[in-house]
Amino acid sequence: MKFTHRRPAVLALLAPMLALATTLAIAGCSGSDDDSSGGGATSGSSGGGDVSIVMLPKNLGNPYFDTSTKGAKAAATEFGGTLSEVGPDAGAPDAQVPFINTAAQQGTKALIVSANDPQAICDALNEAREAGTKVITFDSDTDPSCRDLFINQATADGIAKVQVDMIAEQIGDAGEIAILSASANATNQNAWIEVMKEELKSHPNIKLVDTVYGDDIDQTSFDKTAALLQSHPDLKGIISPTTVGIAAAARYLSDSEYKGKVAITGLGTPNQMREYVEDGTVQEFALWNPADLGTLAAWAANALVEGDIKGEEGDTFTAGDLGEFTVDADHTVLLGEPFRFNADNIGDFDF
Ligand code: RAM
Repeated sequence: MKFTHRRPAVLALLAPMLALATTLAIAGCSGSDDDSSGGGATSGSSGGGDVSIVMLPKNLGNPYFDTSTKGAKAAATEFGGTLSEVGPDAGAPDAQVPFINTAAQQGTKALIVSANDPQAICDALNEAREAGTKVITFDSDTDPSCRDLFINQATADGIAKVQVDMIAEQIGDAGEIAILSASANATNQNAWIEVMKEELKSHPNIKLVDTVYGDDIDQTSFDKTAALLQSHPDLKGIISPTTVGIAAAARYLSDSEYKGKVAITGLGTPNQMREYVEDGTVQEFALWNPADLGTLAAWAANALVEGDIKGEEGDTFTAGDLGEFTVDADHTVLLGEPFRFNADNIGDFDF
């Protein structure tokens, strides 16, 4: 896995990092470019080639998706395509449908989408596919019948295990915990939570007492954290498998009587979590590199549109500096494994 470091700790990573930094700079990743896709809120486009791509995150305004879109734009610039980001402000199950319809009507060659619901956008996606648009899900999948390829950030087993391991380490493998998730229908979080529950069976002294949903909205996640702590006075830890949730929960804890007493871990971006690691609220959390995930999704879209791959198991394609990838079973491509961030290494990362 390749990361964009602030202070490169490993010299071997320096060359690919600089290459990424350069492509990001060339791509004009500030999101201030013109919009070529329409359909609502948009941010930017790049390149000038034939392969037009629309990137549709769960919602706009989440630094995680800002970073994945930057990675995708950098890739589009490299292969000479155009890429625009569109999306709803909140991640309601069917809020992405109008954006999908618009992209299809405009003859967009590929749509890259992180789904808020496994079924609610399926009809729209299949209509887009019938109209000739390749559909690539990334981050949060739909039902496999309504996309050509899923770009998976890490295995559900790996993502679930790292979070259960971290909370077990942080609370001495005993006590009450709760989960603060994203939206109740999110395919990715729900899959990870299911595996976490299995994984928790090997930790008989940890009791999962509640699962609540902050909808990937900062204020809702903050309020749900407060409510969790009120209703469970013996709570020892919270797992938040969403970058929005973990940052909001850490902000609440950092300024409360629970700081240092109730553990918070899960999936976060280093830039959002840095101050809470530095002030001692957070010991350790995990993630993959969202920029790499966007880059991989865009190269996969290009390979599908150009006919280099069909999305079948065993197909291979090159994703720029990330190297060669092979399509696995069920039309999926795997980025890598989650990575743990803590006080020893967080200063090395900038995303
Ligand atoms: C949030 C979103 C996203 C998820 C990350 C970990 O940004 O819910 O889908 O993959 O967290």
